[in-house]
Amino acid sequence: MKAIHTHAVGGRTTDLSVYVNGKFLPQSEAKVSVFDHGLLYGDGVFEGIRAYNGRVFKLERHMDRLFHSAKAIDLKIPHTKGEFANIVLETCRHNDIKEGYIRPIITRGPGDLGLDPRKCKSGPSIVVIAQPSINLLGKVYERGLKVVTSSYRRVPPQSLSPSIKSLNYLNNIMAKVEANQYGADEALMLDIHGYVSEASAENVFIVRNHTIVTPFTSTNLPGVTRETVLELAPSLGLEAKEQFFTLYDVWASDEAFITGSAAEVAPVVEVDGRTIGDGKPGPTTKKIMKAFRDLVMSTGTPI
Ligand code: PXG
Repeated sequence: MKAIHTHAVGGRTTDLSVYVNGKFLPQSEAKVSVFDHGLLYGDGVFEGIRAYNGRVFKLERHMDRLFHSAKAIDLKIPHTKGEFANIVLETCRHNDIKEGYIRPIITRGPGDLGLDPRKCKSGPSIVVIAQPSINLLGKVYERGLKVVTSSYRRVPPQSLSPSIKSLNYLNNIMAKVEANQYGADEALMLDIHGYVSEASAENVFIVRNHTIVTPFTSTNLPGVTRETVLELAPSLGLEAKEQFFTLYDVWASDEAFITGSAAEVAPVVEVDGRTIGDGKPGPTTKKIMKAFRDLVMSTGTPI
């Protein structure tokens, strides 16, 4: 009997239909070559997108970032942004997605064992996975996250721009491994100058006197959720600022939270053994969590 890798969805199981280079394939048959430079070298880019209430949230912004990341690594996507957005929507429709997580991946494609991208003659591998559920942090949202500062510094823009959403995630994974070893929910990463950069897969904010502050994006990923929170702030009566800050500012903050498409807006209540605020998700964070939820449920590109 053929083994089918299934994905549990609300009690039933389903075999996802995955877009691979122009075709929709059952997930057990959705494959790329072992000579793909995405596998061999992490040579590629990706996105993480959410669908809520039958719509894809901020699809255009994710397309912008995907195309900017590809351009930065000199990888030509053989589609326009509009065409690629349609592939994403089509993948959602094929999987009957109302709520879910979407993962477009574009690699340099199959080449040989040399790392020269010119060896990847057949062109990029293009994959889009759309799954009707995502592993959320669960109860952590009610109690808040415990975070530790990683001993690994975020890769500096002098080496590889952290604004590129590339398939090279080892820097972030090392930080996450460290957080796991300390029994923490997430890792906070500093830049090479010692300023706060971001979490392993989320941007970071602190709240100080009704002002929300997040680092400039030169040392981190320009998150779509981060951008959304900055846009929401004025309507909530909050001042929002981009500014570099140190661990001292985090430890001394009134509140802290992290943002990401997967994590959404998640409160942080402990950093390096220090309690943030009163150790519970703070009022400003809760206000932003609610405004974010209202926005994602009421906007987006219809599937
Ligand atoms: N920083 C990094 C390094 C990220 O990878 C974010 C910030 C937040 O960006 P958005 O646009 O999502 O607000 C990310 C998000 C996951 C996961 O499973 C998340 C990301 C990548 C891989 C996995 O949580 N990217």
